[in-house]
Formats: sequence, structure tokens, C-alpha cells
Amino acid sequence: MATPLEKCLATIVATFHKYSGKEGDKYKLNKSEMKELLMNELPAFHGTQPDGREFQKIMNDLDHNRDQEIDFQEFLCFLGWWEHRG
Ligand SMILES: [Ca+2]
Repeated sequence: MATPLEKCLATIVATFHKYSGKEGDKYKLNKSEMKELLMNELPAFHGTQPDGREFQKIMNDLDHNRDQEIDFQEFLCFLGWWEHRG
């Protein structure tokens, strides 16, 4: 029987792949996939206008290796940022 944390991790992984697999690199979120994930899975994010400069800033901050896509490791940083946002 999976613990709550194990279930949670499985959900995070599954959610990431649900969007990362849509187009391009199957293991990375491009800008539109990331936007779709935020809109559908983190509706509270709407407050920061996913089409605006705030979204672009977040993408830039998360894209540590500057390949214009969010890999799973970078996505985990986003979840950390989400938890600590003001
Ligand atoms: Ca990247």
C-alpha cells in the first residue's frame, strides 16, 4: 500500500508526463505545455496572468539550462517556488 507521499509523487510524475508528452520532447514541457498544465492543474495560477510578463519571468527563472523547455527537475523547482510564493 502506497503512502500519501508516494501517491503524491506518482501524481506529480503523471501530471508532468500528461503535458510533456503532447508535443516536441516527450520528457520536457515547452512554453505552451507549461501554460496548459498551469491553467488546468493549478487554476489558482490564473491570478498571475499566464500570458503576461509574470509567466515569461517564471519560465526564464525555471529554465536553468536555457533550453527553452522545463524538464522534470526544473518542474520540481517550480513546485518548490509554488509552495513558497508570497
Ligand atoms: Ca530547461
